[in-house]
Amino acid sequence: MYDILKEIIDKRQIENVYPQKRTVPVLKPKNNLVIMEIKKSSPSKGKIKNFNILEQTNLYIENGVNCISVLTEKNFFGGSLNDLIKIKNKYPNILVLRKDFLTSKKDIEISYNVGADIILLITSLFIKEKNGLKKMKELKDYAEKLGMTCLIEIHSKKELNFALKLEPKLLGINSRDLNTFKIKKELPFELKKYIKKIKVIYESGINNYLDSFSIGVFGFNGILCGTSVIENKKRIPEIIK
Ligand code: IGP
Repeated sequence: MYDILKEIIDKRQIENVYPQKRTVPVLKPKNNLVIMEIKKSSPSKGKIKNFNILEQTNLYIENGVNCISVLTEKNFFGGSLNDLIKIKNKYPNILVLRKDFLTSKKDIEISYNVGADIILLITSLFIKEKNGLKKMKELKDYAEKLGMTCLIEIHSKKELNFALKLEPKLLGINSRDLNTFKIKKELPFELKKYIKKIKVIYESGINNYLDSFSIGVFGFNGILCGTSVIENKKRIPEIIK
């Protein structure tokens, strides 16, 4: 099978941002996380839409979003660290999640310095690797030492069992399979049953109020929504209400 994750990782280069030191405090997530995303393209959609990232961020915040997810991967998602830097500079009091395919301590250090409060760690990048658990744990511990929170992403029961060994504080169940890009709406609901005492976010494929309503009913502690609210800004208040 064609392995897009492998291609993303192979092509990925650590961005050469000018050496900057973090000046803003690291924010901790509280209660319910309403996360909306800044993403210019995606492998499944191609280019999503032309939009201004600061205007879009402002719209999110005005509607009650309390965390901005910024895709910083360049080749497949059209992102950059500068997007995150710009957003954090303008909104230092809002939580920022760095969405990327992070695999090294250098990645974590850069995330910290550019102003991320939460970083994404994708379980499927580590689960098949030799010493994958140890490596993922090291990255998580390092991020936490710097004060950041890790969003540990899973997409199967097997990945859940692996991720639980890391004693995560924040789990994200992605309804989208990162290899086929297909959405399985019911998958996060099925996996949620096995998770106790950990905050869980429902990720991807949230299109309307019915989706966010059912996610709330199932007791999720947050949502992560991108494409649908970038394509149509009227959906922002609809999904949040
Ligand atoms: C947002 P959507 O379907 O609303 O655009 O999904 C977000 O969950 C998705 O971008 C995402 C992602 C990822 C992207 C979830 N996990 C890992 C890249 C890498």
